[in-house]
Amino acid sequence: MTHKNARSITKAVILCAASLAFLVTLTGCGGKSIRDHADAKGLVFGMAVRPGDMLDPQRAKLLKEHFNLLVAENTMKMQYLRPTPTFWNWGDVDMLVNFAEANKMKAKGHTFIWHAQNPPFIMGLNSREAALKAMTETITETLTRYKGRIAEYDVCNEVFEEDGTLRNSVWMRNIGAEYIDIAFQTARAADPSVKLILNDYNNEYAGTAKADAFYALVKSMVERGIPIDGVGLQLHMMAKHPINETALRETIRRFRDLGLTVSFTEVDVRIQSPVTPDKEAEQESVYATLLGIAMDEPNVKSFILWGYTDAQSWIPATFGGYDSAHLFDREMKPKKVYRTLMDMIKAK
Ligand code: 9MR
Repeated sequence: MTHKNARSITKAVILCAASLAFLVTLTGCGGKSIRDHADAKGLVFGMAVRPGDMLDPQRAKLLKEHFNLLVAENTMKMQYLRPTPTFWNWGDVDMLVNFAEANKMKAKGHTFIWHAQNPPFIMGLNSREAALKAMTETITETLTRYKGRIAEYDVCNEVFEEDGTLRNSVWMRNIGAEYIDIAFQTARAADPSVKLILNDYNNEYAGTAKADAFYALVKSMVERGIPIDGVGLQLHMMAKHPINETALRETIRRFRDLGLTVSFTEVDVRIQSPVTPDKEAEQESVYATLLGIAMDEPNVKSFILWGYTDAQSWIPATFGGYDSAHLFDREMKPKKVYRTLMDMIKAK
């Protein structure tokens, strides 16, 4: 071999290694991503997104590579979707549903009936008749427009207070507790195929007031023939609190016994600043425990993250002193926890 040949072989090897390193950085795993393994194992691994995520080429690429379900973080809430009785803001939702379909992802709806993020015409409702009209129109218009194209929908969100009483929302005040049944019946009538979900937070541990009240309501809906397919556990967790596996599994199994699915709908694990390697290890353990349970319990059907990058997160503004809750850092690079979760899915 000539000196020149040896030099070009060395150059080629260096180039190859550099491209591989680039791929590893890009996907966190030598060309394979969580999505590759989730698709292969039939796991729904989703992400809450903002419109800019689909418009920006770098972010859009990241979404396609790593996730197989998208849900709107905000744009399907009434404040944005229907800011006045007659104006429907379909653009952002069309974009999400089209983007999901074009990239063989599922689309999820969040949320029709909530106490928060409502426009003034909803907050000003003051009769049962007007509230029923606003509610049923919103559900019917939306599900008719996207019939057969949205996999699951959080029909009602956060209907309980922490003590297990029904929240005194605009819907409750105007319609009474019956609003929940009517919302689900309306959704089923508009789209027979979409999975209808009741979603909440702090409802994951059987034995707590809110989780037990949530379960009792859902059980009574099933017994009364109200069309509900599953429940959502939001799971906004803290790294410093290990998961109570026994209580979480009990929750999941009692819904299984009712014939219902469970979706992990808004998973994130926040760390109290300053972030240290020890706290990141605690965070990794919480994420891994949740994913392990999701893959292990047969009626858990989706694992959805509420944000992917610390550069764009709802956490710091809501929980002062907490941050770093997601799988990608501020530079959009996957963290170690990403690799851990991917390896778990791969090994399943
Ligand atoms: O992530 C959402 C954030 O951008 C909004 O400002 C906030 C308004 O309440 O809602 C956040 O999403 C919430 C979700 O819709 C329901 N569960 C709790 C989520 C975090 O607050």
